[in-house]
Amino acid sequence: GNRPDYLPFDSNTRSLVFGLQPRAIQGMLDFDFACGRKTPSVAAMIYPFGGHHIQKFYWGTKETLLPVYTSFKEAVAKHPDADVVVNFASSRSVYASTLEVLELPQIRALALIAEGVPERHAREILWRAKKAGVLIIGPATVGGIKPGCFRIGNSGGMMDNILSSKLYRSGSVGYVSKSGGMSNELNNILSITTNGTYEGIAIGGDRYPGTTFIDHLLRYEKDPNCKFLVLLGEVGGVEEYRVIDAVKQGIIKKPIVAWAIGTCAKMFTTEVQFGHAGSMANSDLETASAKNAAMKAAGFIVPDTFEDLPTVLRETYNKLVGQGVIVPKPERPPPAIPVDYKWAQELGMVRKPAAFISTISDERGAELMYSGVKISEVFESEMGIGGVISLLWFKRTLPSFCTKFIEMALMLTADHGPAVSGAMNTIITSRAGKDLISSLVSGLLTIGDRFGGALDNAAREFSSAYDRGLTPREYVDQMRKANKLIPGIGHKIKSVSNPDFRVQVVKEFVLKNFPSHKMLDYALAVEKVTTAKKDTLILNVDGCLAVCFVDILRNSGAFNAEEADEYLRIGVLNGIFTLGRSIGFIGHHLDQKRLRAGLYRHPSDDFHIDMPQRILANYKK
Ligand code: Q5B
Repeated sequence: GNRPDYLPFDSNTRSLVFGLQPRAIQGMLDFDFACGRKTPSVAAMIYPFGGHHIQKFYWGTKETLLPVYTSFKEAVAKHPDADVVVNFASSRSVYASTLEVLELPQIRALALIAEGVPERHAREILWRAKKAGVLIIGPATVGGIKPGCFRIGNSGGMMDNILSSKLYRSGSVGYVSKSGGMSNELNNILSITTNGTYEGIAIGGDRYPGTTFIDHLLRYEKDPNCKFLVLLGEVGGVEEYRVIDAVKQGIIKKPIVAWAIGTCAKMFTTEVQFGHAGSMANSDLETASAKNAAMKAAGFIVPDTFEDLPTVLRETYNKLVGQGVIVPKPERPPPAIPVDYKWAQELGMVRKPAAFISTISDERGAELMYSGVKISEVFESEMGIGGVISLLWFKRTLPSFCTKFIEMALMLTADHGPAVSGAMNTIITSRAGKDLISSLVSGLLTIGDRFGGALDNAAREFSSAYDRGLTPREYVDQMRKANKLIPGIGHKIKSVSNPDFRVQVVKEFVLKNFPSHKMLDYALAVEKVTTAKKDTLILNVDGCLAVCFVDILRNSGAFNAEEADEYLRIGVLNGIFTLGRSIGFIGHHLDQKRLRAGLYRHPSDDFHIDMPQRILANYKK
């Protein structure tokens, strides 16, 4: 851009972020919004895997989209205004991606976040960056922050920290430190003792950082808006002495408050390695105490202890205000940054009505639960599929004669040959080349009042007739008068002389195992009346299963009267046939696929086509 070299970041800075770091990017965008920036400081992301796509972020209360490119080349071509890269690559891939960035003349500054970058790689990056004139911050750093302008990644901490340290607007103090954690501390101290941070850079704790204290302090020296400097050095290395030289030579003239951390090292009898790779004194010169003394001697403002740092910062600031060097600006409150819903929910700050209620299963905990029963217990108890249906359909454990009955119903209804409506549909769909689910669904859609789906109506009609005290004959007559077919009665091929063996099996089981079978008895009495009229008007499989289920609902002791009525009202029994017959339909689909059966076309001579011929004499276009 057109910015002078000492000013790598301003309120128009646009950056490219390498790596998928949605949280860090959201943090950068929230910071931008708090600063009152017009555009987000992140122009795009680069991620070599998963293809070019778009990701959504918040911009204040609204949402904004950021592109993800697979290469830097594409990203710089699309975003010529981006001149900063924040590289979140791991220590393994940071070298290759950084070399790629250093080939791009558009990029003027580069932050390397990765820790554990091999020193050999760090030194080569440093050398190449110098040649390319690119400012490197890091590696092994959180980056840095320029209040009111630009935030590198997670620098400055959480948003509440950013706001309380007033980092949403520019202050007057330029600081440099090694550690990101200490930077947060400095931001806080500066916001209390001065008008705040102008820019803060954490150079990182490695032995070969891309830029060191002096590089940034020289920038701050040149920058007219930075009014005084802070150096937070530490034990180990000699970088502080380069700053001392610059002060001695008069290159740095602005007031500089400084402290080297690690003065406690002298309390140990041997040399101590502090948190950072470079924080160990290899000679007396490298001790924190020696550095503090040398800085003081060179005219730095050095407090007696770290605890006195705020006092000297306040004094220096007040002095500069008194001299008119710093003219404090009126404060403006930052725009409120909305809290992310998830975060607010975790903090217990918000509540929202759930759009859905579910009471039958829960997969959120360690173990899946069906109606409050752990899946391990489902198996330990050997409740079988009948037990699972009891839990998921009826939210209770039914007695074993009921679960056995359910299993029997599923087994009996599993299939009834290829010629029934549903199986035909499945077969034809399968032969038209469709997949298992399409073929299955095509079969299921035939289940209804006439084929397989008569259970719910049969249960309602038989129990209503029974409750109204109608004799079987009165019920049959009433239905005939109303011109209604009796649900659960009649079969296409089964009859008194050709009985449906399935119905026999059900009847035997119920008569033997059910404590009460009033409704089955009633239906059988109705069957006596209908079969006297016509051999095929038997109690069919739908009807038989339905009335036996009413006996379970009403007379097993597992449901109260309201619950029994509720299930009759909402309809649950067609589910039995649907579930059972799905087994058969899937079987028919697989059968056709195995047989490699070709597309079916029904022979035309099977259709009687009767169509009047029309003459379109008066047809107008
Ligand atoms: N009539 C089942 O019809 C069928 C009467 C009736 C009074 C009745 C028919 C019916 C009610 C619905 C029902 C489930 C369509 C059946 C099933 C699963 C299956 C299937 C399989 C499997 C059979 C002839 C004469 C007419 C009618 C009279 C018939 N039903 N009167 N109440 N319910 N039932 N569905 O044979 O005087 O001659 O005009 O709708 O329960 O789907 O295997 O195939 O496992 O897959 O075509 O078992 O009964 O008889 O309609 O020609 O009627 O009897 O009024 O009298 P049909 P239609 P009329 S189980």
